[in-house]
Amino acid sequence: MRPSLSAVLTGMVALAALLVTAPTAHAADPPLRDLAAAKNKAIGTAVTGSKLTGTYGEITAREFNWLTPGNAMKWGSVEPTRGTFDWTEADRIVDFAEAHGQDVRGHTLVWHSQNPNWLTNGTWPPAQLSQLMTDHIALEVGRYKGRLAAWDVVNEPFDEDGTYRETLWYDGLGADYIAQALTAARAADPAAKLYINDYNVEGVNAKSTALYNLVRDLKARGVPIDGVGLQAHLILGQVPSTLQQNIQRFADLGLDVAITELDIRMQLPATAAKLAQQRTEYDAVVKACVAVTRCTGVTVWGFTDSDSWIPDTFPGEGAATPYDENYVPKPAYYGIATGLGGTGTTPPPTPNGCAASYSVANQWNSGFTGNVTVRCDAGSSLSSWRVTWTFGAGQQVGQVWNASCAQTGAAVSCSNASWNGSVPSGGSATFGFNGTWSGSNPVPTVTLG
Ligand code: G2I
Repeated sequence: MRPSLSAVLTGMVALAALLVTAPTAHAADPPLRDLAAAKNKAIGTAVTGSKLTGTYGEITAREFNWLTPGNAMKWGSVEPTRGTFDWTEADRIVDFAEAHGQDVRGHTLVWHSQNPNWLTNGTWPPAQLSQLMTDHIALEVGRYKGRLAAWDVVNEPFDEDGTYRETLWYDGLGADYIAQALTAARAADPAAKLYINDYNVEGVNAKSTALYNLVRDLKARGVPIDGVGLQAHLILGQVPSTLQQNIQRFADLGLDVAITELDIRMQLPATAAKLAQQRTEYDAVVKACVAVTRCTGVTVWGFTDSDSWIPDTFPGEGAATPYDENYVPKPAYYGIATGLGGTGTTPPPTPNGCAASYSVANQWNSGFTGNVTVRCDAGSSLSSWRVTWTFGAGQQVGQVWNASCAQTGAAVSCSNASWNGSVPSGGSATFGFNGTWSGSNPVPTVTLG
């Protein structure tokens, strides 16, 4: 049916009104979890249970709709001594998720790493080893039966060339340990989606093809398998060009695919150019998942650089996650937002309806004066504040007044002085600085945190 002329006109008037009244400066994207939900996708993060309070807890609750315990559900964490269990941190994460309407991905049941010493140091005849494994699965999956959406049942079974990794499990039980583990997990919680999870399987290569052949054969044999997890511990500049094609080939087998541990690491220091490239790459990875119906979503392996495994494992590398150590969203955050269909132009909600703005008040050959104003809407106020930004063209902060600022590389962080931390409802506080520039002096996006 054709719309009537008056309906079209009414629509145009409504659209025009929207365009005029839309407050572009404040047209913030909703949190990532709302963007993801609108695409019917999960956006998840690995978490540390003991940190789920304060700002870490607020961001976890606000931005994500899936959680994965980073370490809390590994065998070495839950049963450090044979027969003695510690579920404290795992329970805390599951409780937190339920309180905030989030799903949980259990991680991980059968792996070669982070196993308790009593297990790795033991000598186990095959029948006993199999029993230990299936008992462990029955106990752990059974404990959370009905509460977890998915389990990484088997983690990292392959070597880079696509042969089976020689582990406690493979050496003792052969490749059949995988089918045994999946069967035990299905019996313990028939509702949980069962995954095999691995790294360096994001593009089409020997390892991902071995995984492909494995899951195809398991399915053909009737072994319970619902999906594959592509960990996606990526390196800046090396996102595989075949990512979407690879996701699609697993989907075409009738399996779900999840990106389970995304991070994109770089050589430190992080420069504005590297962070901008990282934003593009986060966007591309998320888009590759959004493009495939059976890709269930993307989980980042820690949302803040302060909770990332990278610096410990790869000295000199880091800045791999979407938030910096001070919980300020980095360009990568906006890459995830645009990957999920957002505008990526505005920061996520700041505390209490207050915001910061930046302007260049004066500029000469190699210097300039910058002004930053922190303003609160009526009904909102602050008792202290911090404003951060990243300079895009090598600018450097010098003398500062009415705040104290620190600059590390391109990253600037300024906090209130002792006398202007409180910003009343409808009021503002301003600080200024002299800086240096050369070539260009673009205005950065500032964040109030
Ligand atoms: O290695 C990165 C990930 C690769 N895929 C499987 C994931 O489970 C794995 O996660 C990491 C954790 O993020 C790290 O936090 O697994 C590491 C162990 O292989 C975890 O590191 C361990 C340290 O090695 C321990 O020294 C430390 O006590 O984290 C423990 C808890 O902080």
